Amino acid sequence: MKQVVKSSCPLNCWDSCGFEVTVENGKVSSVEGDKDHPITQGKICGRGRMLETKTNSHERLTVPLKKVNGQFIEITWEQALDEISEKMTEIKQKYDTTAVLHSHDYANNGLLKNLDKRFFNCYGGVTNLVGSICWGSGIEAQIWDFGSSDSHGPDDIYNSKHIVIWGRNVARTNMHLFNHLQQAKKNGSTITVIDPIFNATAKIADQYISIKPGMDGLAAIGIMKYLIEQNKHDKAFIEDYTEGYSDLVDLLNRFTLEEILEKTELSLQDLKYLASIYHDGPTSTFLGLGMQRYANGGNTIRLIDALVAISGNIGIAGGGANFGNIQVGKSFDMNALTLPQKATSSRQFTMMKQADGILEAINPEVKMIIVTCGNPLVQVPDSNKVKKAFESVETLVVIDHFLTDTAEMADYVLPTTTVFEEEDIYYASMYHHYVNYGSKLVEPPGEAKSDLWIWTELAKRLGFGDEFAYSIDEFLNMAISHLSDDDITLEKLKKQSRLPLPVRNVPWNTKEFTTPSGKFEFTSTLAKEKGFNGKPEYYLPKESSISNPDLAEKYPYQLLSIHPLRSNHSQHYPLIAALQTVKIEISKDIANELELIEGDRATIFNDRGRLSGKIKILKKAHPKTINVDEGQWHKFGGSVNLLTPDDNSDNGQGSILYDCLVNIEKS
Ligand SMILES: Nc1nc2c(c(=O)[nH]1)N[C@H]1C(S)=C(S)[C@@H](COP(=O)(O)OP(=O)(O)OC[C@H]3O[C@@H](n4cnc5c(=O)[nH]c(N)nc54)[C@H](O)[C@@H]3O)O[C@H]1N2
Ligand SMILES: Nc1nc2c(c(=O)[nH]1)N[C@H]1C(S)=C(S)[C@@H](COP(=O)(O)OP(=O)(O)OC[C@H]3O[C@@H](n4cnc5c(=O)[nH]c(N)nc54)[C@H](O)[C@@H]3O)O[C@H]1N2
Ligand code: SF4
Ligand SMILES: [Mo]
Repeated sequence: MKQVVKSSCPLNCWDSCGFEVTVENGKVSSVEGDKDHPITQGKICGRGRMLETKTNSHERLTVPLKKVNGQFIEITWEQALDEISEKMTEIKQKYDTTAVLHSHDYANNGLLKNLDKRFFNCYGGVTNLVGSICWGSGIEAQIWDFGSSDSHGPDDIYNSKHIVIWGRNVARTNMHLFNHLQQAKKNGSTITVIDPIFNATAKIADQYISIKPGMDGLAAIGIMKYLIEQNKHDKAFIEDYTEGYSDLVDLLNRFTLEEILEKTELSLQDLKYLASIYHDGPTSTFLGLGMQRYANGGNTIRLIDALVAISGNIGIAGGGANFGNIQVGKSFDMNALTLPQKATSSRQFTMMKQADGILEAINPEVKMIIVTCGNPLVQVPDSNKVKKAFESVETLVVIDHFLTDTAEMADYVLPTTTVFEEEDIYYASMYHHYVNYGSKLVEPPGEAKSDLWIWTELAKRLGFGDEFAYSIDEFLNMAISHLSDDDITLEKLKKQSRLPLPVRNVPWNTKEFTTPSGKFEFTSTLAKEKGFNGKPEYYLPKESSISNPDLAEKYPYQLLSIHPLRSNHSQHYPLIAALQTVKIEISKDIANELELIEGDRATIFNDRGRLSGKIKILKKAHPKTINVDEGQWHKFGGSVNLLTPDDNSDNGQGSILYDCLVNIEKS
């Protein structure tokens, strides 16, 4: 029997697509786009389509595994759950519940994936990871400036005269925005791309501006200086709706245009062009996540926000400083799902510094790590340190679909279900505001079980089974029942598959901001409350020829590690043989300088690690730029995170992955 059913993409991505899944004889046979989805309109990418391959893969984990004398043996669920819960009880009695670390990222956008937090809170509260390797510094920056990080609705782009894509790899990572860019261009809007790499988005741009990595904040300072000198700033907006403008002017006065041009490696013509399009609005800015993965990342986003503000592009149709869209996730009642009040103990490490946290923890030491929706050995910076830290702990439990590099290190590996084998509601707080439903379509292979089943079984053994004695409908309703006033109910969602959440299409259109002052804050009260200076400042990246010339002499090249085209982080590498080699992309000047040609083997290295791979020459990239796509498995040649630094960004919430100097040698 053949059946086509609506479902949804669970992957951590801007687009949160609607699927139509074909199920034949109890198996998923294809995944296509749902033409009825209001935003994604039938178009999906290969990563989504390959969820069929992932679900049917023979490499899937199907039985719980335990490591005995360095070898995995198959065990029953009974044994796995009994032994893990016994260890957790012992840890609670002997040390404290915070001797357990919950290591995770956001590999699945399902609402019920948040029940892991409910489990750990009911256990008593564990060591949690805070901040985000992904977008932490930018979100925090926009919370300081606006009170939240909210984006304009996808269609609002048609109100923009000019569109600036600032450090976002739209063609690769955000395909439905790319479709809108193409249409907006046809309608007459101009597109400007600012990026050290001439990427596929730059190909459709009217203007491509190549910038030295990590220097975007200083570029924003230059544009603001020029706008103000030309008397082209929005004085009424500044006067009525902002706080701390004189501090911003003080900052701008500390730099000369010459100095800015020299350090950013922009031309005066570029700077004047950018000033002219910001003045000639409405101009929308789409900020990417790449450019905030630097030691000055929060600062960079704050300075671009300030530019968007003083040029009069905030709170107007066709404007906006679009970064995240966290108003989407805020629509749900997460506390009802996660029960934070149940935790009586707590300890926090930042996501970036989880390895140091583990290695340095005392009172209590970390005795057990449970990994869900994450592959830290590959995705977290400084892999060598991560390995050392995860190996140092008595018990490592990994819940996953595949025997990943992280799972290989584990003492217990628990096989879990994929999107089509479980029911959930999916959303992304990144781009559009539609929430998508996905039902259980097929049975999982072997003994694979949903994350929720695993938490429920462990909870029963740990004495708080009552907190998990709910049906899936009941859990989903905990998070969404309050939305019934907005005509969103579970019944309706199940019937229609997609519903719009009640969010603003043009954020800040009333010019009321959710900062403590109610204004756009150039000088941030929240930052001050957290012990920062709060004023607009300029910081340099950590590893660059300007901030650290000695290091740059030893390691002269800037290593970026952007997101791969065909994989969502590490998830598709085991499914695509062609991806299973390391590709080192270098700018032309490096190729000329070192006489490297395409296909050569080379090694990149710094004090943190080494990585070998095959050379590819980038058609057009900023001088001294190297890129290795993130996500590669260690067993297929090594993750680029062998080289990346694990520091927290300037505002404490983000990573500095791209703030990374290396050298390269032919091997
Ligand atoms: N194909 C694919 N799509 C994805 C993902 C994936 O893994 N694969 N992951 C999803 C997730 S979780 C995320 S967070 C998003 C990320 O989406 P994006 O922000 O689009 O992607 P990134 O790869 O993080 O980096 C984007 C761009 O930043 C540029 N960049 C790097 N440094 C600088 C700089 O200093 N200045 C400027 N101006 N630009 C700079 C890079 O050259 C790159 O073009 O993508 C989502 N979509
Ligand atoms: N160098 C470098 N490193 C980076 C980045 C970069 O740009 N450069 N990007 C960073 C960013 S933006 C992000 S978001 C992170 C992503 O980091 P991660 O979220 O750790 O990466 P993924 O590979 O998407 O997923 C990790 C694992 O989760 C598993 N998984 C998927 N669905 C489920 C599920 O439902 N349940 C369970 N239990 N497991 C599941 C997958 O099989 C996979 O093995 O990586 C960060 N790391
Ligand atoms: S990975 Fe992103 S673009 Fe691809 S199908 Fe999923 S949500 Fe859509
Ligand atoms: Mo991300």
